[in-house]
Amino acid sequence: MSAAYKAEGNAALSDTATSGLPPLPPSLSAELDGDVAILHLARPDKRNALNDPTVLGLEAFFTGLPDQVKAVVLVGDGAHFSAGLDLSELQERDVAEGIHHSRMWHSVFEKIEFGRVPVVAVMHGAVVGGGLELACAAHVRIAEASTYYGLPEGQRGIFVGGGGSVRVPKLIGASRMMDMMLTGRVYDAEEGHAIGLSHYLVGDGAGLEKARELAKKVAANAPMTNFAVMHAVPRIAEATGSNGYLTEALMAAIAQNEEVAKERLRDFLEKRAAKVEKNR
Ligand code: 1HE
Repeated sequence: MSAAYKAEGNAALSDTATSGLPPLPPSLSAELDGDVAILHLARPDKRNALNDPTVLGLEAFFTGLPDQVKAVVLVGDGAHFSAGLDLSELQERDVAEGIHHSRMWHSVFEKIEFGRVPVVAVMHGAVVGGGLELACAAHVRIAEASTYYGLPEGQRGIFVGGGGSVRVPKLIGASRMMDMMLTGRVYDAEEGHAIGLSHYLVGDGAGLEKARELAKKVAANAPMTNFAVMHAVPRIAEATGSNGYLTEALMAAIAQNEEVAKERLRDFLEKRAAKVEKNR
């Protein structure tokens, strides 16, 4: 990462020290709810547009989480999740600067996707451009009814740069992504849910509560299982079958060897553990 990005990102950090969470720029805020950290995109006057300090603040947050945090909820303040890249920063970058800027986003979003703890994103209002790219780096996505998805890069004369061309097709297919970018097609919350952009669809204002509920469940899993889900599942999905089977076998053996796994299996066999039940 370039020193210039670092310097800008460290400007005017907020005081999250009392919670043990990393210091953040003013465009982000965070609080702890037990073992779940709630991270807010906190720049509603600019529709949570992602400028460099914000993106670098995301990196500081996800690389500096204290051990007690077992899951993160990511939510946007105001009427929109995020309007994507801060277009006011998109000055006349030359080719090399453009490449480094995009690679900086890649590096930060990789720290979310392949970080230490799973992330539950709450989406509402505009989830567009880099905002959709950010949401796609989370592991579980909840959409409130107001959510709409767009990739307006085509209209702006630019291209995705935050990993969207890798992550979005994995959710909805390259064909749908091409349509979104070429025609400016916008999916509403229900359409987005039907094609796989969200895992859960809830009413307006209900997203954060649902996210807390899901994040608590995630946080209660054995840490090695969460690690395997985050780090092994997407890589196995990209591997050849033969490599995938071997990686899966190794991961399964490592997870089952953990003391917490042995305890949980004993709990089930001795009738102390919850059964798998149908949703009521
Ligand atoms: C912004 C941005 C932004 C708003 N960069 N400042 N993203 C886009 O192309 C989406 C552009 N934004 C919009 O289409 C609309 O702002 C929204 C639909 C998200 C919200 O509309 P609205 O009516 O609620 O807000 P607004 O009046 O348009 O914007 C409020 C303020 O936020 C205004 O600033 P102000 O100083 O005049 O008050 C806007 O200029 C500002 N604002 N969005 C900068 N994006 C790694 S590559 C990723 C590539 C991309 O993400 S491309 C997609 C960019």
